[in-house]
Amino acid sequence: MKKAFVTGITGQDGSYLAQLLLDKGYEVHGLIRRSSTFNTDRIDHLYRDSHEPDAKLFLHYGDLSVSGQLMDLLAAINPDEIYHLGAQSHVRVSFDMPEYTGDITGLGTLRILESIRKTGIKTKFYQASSSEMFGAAPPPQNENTPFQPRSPYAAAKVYAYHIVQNYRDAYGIFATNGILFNHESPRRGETFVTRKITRAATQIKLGIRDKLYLGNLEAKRDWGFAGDFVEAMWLMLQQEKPDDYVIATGETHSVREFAEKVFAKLDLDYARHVVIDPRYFRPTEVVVLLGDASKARNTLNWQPKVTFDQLIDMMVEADMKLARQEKTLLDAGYSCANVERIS
Ligand code: NAP
Ligand code: G4F
Repeated sequence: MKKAFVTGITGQDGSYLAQLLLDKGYEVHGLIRRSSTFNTDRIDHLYRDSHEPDAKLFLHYGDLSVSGQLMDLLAAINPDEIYHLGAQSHVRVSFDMPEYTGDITGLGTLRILESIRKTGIKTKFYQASSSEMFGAAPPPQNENTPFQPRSPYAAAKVYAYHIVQNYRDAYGIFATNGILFNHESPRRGETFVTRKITRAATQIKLGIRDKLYLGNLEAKRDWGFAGDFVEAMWLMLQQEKPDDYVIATGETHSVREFAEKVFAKLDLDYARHVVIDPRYFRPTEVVVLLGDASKARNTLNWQPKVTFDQLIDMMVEADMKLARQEKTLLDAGYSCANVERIS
């Protein structure tokens, strides 16, 4: 049985990847942060009590800021594969917390690579690199496009990308960068724009709220489905040699188009409900991302299955269920989940 270690297992991608690895028969070890509120919602359905004989998912407390403990964990687990997904992953928040983002999103990667080097474990390492690194580079972007980062988050990811290549060349570590374009799902964090829109629109439909405050509607993104993208991560670590791959759908759509489609699907006019709030603008913006994933298609035999419209349907359907539950609670006199958050 293969063993995998996953950082960021409680995040959107971590939860889909853990599911995929368990389905493939892996023993999965995940790094989780101690939190005073529950932060394992996305993986609770996968968890079995570790005393049960069929338990294959094990969680370990830790933090990407603490190198000694990461080293101890890796030495004890001795995983065949490491998927490093943990990060401060919000671009807008990285302008508010640049130092923290550099530490966790940039140096966090170095800490794991150093742990691999010092413990001498034989493992394959996946780095969650990001299309955000392309920043101002004109589309379409592929593995040869020079990075022009436009945020502290992107700069931290560029550092991590290069340190992965350095450890590959200097120490012969199997370390691969997956340069993933935006990918979404019903498990997407609620302050990323797609989920923010599907959450708000479904609440508006049921009369729970009336307005949705957004920033730049003209930004364009290459949006895919997270479930498809984690398959690409796994495929990258099944190759004989480490390399770098762009993963994208090859289609780009604006935030405005995403919002229009979601509201139209719910028979709502988005223009009546969407209000521009400048606090959601970024000091520097990435105007358009559009990926060319030809290398992944040819080498990994990977291509996305879920279309843009199917992704919207999936997210709207899931958030409509959630909104109905909230409506029931509201009608019974309970207070509802908060309807507006920063970022
Ligand atoms: P996400 O939902 O924000 O999840 C981030 C994960 O990192 C969470 O499990 C979080 O734990 C964990 N984490 C944050 N700070 C940590 C720390 N100090 N120590 C340990 N763990 C920490 O992100 P995602 O969308 O799944 O993305 C996964 C990775 O891919 C990230 O590295 C992201 O930057 C990158 N990426 C994402 C996309 C995308 O479109 N989704 C595209 C390209 C690259 P908590 O649950 O406790 O907060
Ligand atoms: O959904 P977003 O916050 O995602 P962003 O900035 O593209 O970053 C995501 O994708 C990256 C891959 O390219 C990942 F590396 C990163 O971890 C993250 O998963 O914003 C998308 C666009 C931006 O142009 C933003 O300015 O939507 C625009 N936007 C407009 N109004 C908004 C809002 N974004 C957010 N979060 N909230 C708004 O109200």
